[in-house]
Amino acid sequence: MIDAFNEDTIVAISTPPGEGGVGIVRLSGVCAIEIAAHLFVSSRGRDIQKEKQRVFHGHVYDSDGHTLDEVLLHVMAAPHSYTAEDVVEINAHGGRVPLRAILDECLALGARLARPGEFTRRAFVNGRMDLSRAESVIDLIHAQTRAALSAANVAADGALSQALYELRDILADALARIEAAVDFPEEDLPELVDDALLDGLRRAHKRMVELVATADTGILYREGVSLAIVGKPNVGKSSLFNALLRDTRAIVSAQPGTTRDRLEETITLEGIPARLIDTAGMRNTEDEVESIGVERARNAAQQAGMILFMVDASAPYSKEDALIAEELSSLEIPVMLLRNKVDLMNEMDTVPGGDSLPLEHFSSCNISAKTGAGLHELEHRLATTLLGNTACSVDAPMLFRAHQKDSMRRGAVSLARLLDNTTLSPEFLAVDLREALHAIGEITGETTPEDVLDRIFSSFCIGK
Ligand SMILES: Nc1nc2c(ncn2[C@@H]2O[C@H](COP(=O)(O)OP(=O)(O)O)[C@@H](O)[C@H]2O)c(=O)[nH]1
Ligand SMILES: [Mg+2]
Repeated sequence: MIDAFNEDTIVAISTPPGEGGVGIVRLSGVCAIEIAAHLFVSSRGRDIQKEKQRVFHGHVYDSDGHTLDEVLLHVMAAPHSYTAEDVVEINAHGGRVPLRAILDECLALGARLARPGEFTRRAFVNGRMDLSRAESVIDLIHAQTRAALSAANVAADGALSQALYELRDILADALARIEAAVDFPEEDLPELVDDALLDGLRRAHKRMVELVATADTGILYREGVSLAIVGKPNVGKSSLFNALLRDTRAIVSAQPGTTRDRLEETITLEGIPARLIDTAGMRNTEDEVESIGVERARNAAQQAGMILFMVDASAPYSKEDALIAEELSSLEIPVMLLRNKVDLMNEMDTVPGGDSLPLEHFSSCNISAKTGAGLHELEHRLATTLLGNTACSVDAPMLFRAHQKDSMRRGAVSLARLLDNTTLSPEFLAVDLREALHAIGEITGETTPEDVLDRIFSSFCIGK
């Protein structure tokens, strides 16, 4: 047992549970290398405590001298490691039992099991990365689409932190000058709060407003959206579900009431991860199982980010359609009307009875789930509708979490207040500036409350 600093050395299996070609046990902290030296024997007789950055080949043994596994051991001495502490990664065979045995041996030698996200939290605490970068690490891992990955990489490379630090520097400089004006009231104030300073603050404000505007896109790429396909039985909901999935996941049948459960799969809409939900056709039914399905359809619609309301364009609108349309309009969730089965209409057909439905405020799309007609347009329309007019490039820094948006918005409001009242006494200007700085600090992590940090890092996986 190595007990001198045992609290400071953490260990976890950093690869996902299950079997794999390789699995990694990661140690970080002051005793990491010493602990590794106790259980590892280099095949060339090297002393791992003597070399700061190196990969060693050898075996790990338990305290009774039994071989646990043949491994590659990667030593990364502080500060040149992920956490900026001494780190040892033991690349073992990726089985549950050998990894668990190595982990147990590290624990027995005095390491403590890492909490979720604790490696990354240490990297943040040790100044290796700011909070926005640390958060982008988890987004890299969880990215569901290439667009989400690009956005996360921009932040992970530090472009967002860079933008935040530039803002912070402008505000901090301005604050220093305004505080000087407070300290020396006899000095000529206009010379301190001059046009150049105000111009700088105006530019900063503009940048903050721009960043706030990126947040909805960032959050959309990161979290995705759920799309519920609803409509009366037999209009083609399951057919569309399958067509967008490019798979035959749901049962399609000419018999009404086939889909009874709610099916859910993830698709990518121009880079946006979308959870597509197929539901039971909405109708009044005596069938017990089907009516549970209808209730689930209702719930799915109520919780969706957007509703795809499907009608059969080849048949007259019915009272059932009208009832569903009315129910959907009361939900305050964006609805897109899908007129399906256009392949059954010839060009002279007009959609019968369209005016009798409360559909004016639904944007609509003509499709055929069967032939695929209109589906590309539909996907494009969905993506552009979801992105709204906030669409921005994933190659530029964007905010990607609600708490970042909230902080940046508050900072921008404080700064706007200052810019609207530049003739106020410097004490008042300083208050607004401090608030704006504090808000940016909440995103970089400099002023983030401990409980928020706890919440953020605990959403990481163990071993990251
Ligand atoms: N002609 C035509 N038939 C369709 C289309 N979409 C679905 N169908 C047919 O309509 C019936 C009901 O389809 P389904 O997807 O099960 O409808 P759901 O009850 O709304 O899920 C099936 O026989 C499908 O083959 C379409 O675009 N054109
Ligand atoms: Mg169905």
